[in-house]
Amino acid sequence: MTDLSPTKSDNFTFGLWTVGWQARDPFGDATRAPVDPVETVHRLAELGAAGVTFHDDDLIPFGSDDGRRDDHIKRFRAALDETGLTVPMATTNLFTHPVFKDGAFTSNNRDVRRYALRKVMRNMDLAAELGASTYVFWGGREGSETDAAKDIRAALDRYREGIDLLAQYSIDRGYGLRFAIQPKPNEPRGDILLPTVGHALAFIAGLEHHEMVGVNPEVGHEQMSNLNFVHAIAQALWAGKLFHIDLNGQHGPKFDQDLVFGHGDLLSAFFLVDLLENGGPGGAPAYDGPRHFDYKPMRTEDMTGVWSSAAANMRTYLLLRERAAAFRADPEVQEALATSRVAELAVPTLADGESYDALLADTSAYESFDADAVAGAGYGFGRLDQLAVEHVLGAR
Ligand SMILES: [Mn+2]
Repeated sequence: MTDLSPTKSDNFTFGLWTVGWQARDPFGDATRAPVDPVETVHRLAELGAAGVTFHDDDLIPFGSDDGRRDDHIKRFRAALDETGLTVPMATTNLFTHPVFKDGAFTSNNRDVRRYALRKVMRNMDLAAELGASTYVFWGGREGSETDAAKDIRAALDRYREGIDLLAQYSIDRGYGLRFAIQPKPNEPRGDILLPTVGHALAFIAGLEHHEMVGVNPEVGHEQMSNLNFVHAIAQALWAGKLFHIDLNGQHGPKFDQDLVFGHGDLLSAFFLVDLLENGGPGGAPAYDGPRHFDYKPMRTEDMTGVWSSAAANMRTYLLLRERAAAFRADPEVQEALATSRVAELAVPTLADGESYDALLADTSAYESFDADAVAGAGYGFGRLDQLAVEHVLGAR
C-alpha cells in the first residue's frame, strides 16, 4: 500500500467552519467550545492540509469594528505565513444573521439585497488580498417555505443581477476571482433556488460573465435529492464548470449530514475519486483544484474527535485514490472494461465527415441490422461492478 500521509501536493483544504463547528443543531445547544482560527490553521498544517477557506464571519465575528477586524486578519495572516497554508477559496455568510431570514440576493426586501451585495464585496476585497482564486456562493436562504411568498422568476432575475454585478466588481478591481455556485435542494429554507448542479448550470448559461462562473457541488447536497453525485460532477466537468468541489458523506435523502468523506455512500465516493484522479485524457486527473472538505465533526465528539475526523477525510480520500489506481491497473478490470465496450462510447456515432445521407445509405445500420441478436448479448456491467467492489474492499 502506498504512503497515506497527506502532503501539500495532495491539495486538501478545509473550511474554518468545519472543524470549528460547535455542533448546535435545531434541537440542542453547542457541545464544543469555539475554536480559534489561528489554532485551526496550525492543526490543519500539522495534519498535512494545504489550505484553509472561510466565510467572512468565521474569521471576523459579525459586527466587529474596523480595528478588531484588522486584528483578526493580522493574526490569521501570521498563522498562514508560519505554516505555508494558502487560502484558495473564500465565501460569504449570508445565512446566519436574522436579517437574511428571507434570503440575501433574493430577499423580498430590497434594502437587504443591497446590504448583502455590500457584505460580499467587502469580503471579496479580503479574499483577493489573501490570494484566493475562487469565490463560492451558497445561497442557503435564497428560497421559500410557501409558494405564496416568492415570485421565483423575479427572484432569479435578482439572483442574476447580484452575480452579474459582483462579477463586474471582480473584473474591474482586477481580482481575477472565479465564482462557484453551490447548489442545495433544501435546508435551511424549505426549498432553495438552484437546488441541483443541473439547475445551477442552466442559470450560469444566462449570466453576463458566464465564463467566470462555475459550480461548487457538494456530495451530500446532490444525494439529499437522491441524485447521482458522480454524474453531476461528470456533467460539470463536461461543461467546463467544475471550479471547486465540496467533499463529504451523506446517507441518502434526509437532512444534510455533512459526514466525513466516504462515510456515506462509499462506492459512490470510490467512483468519484476515480473520476477526479483518473478521468482526464490518458488517465490524468480530470480536476486539478483543491480537494475541499465541507463536513461537520459529529456532535458527539470532543476536540480530539474533531481533529481525528479531519485526518479521516484525507486518509479516506487517499485510500480511495490508491484503490482507484489499483482498479485501473488490474488487467482483469481492463479486460472487463473492453468487454463492456466502455471506451467504445468515446467513438463518435457517425464517422468523420459522414452525413446522415451516408447513414441512410448504410444498410448494415438498419436494413440488415439484427436487433434481436444484438439485444441478446450482455454488457457485463455486473462483473465490472463486482471488480470495483472487490478493489474497494481490498480483496484484489
Ligand atoms: Mn452540507
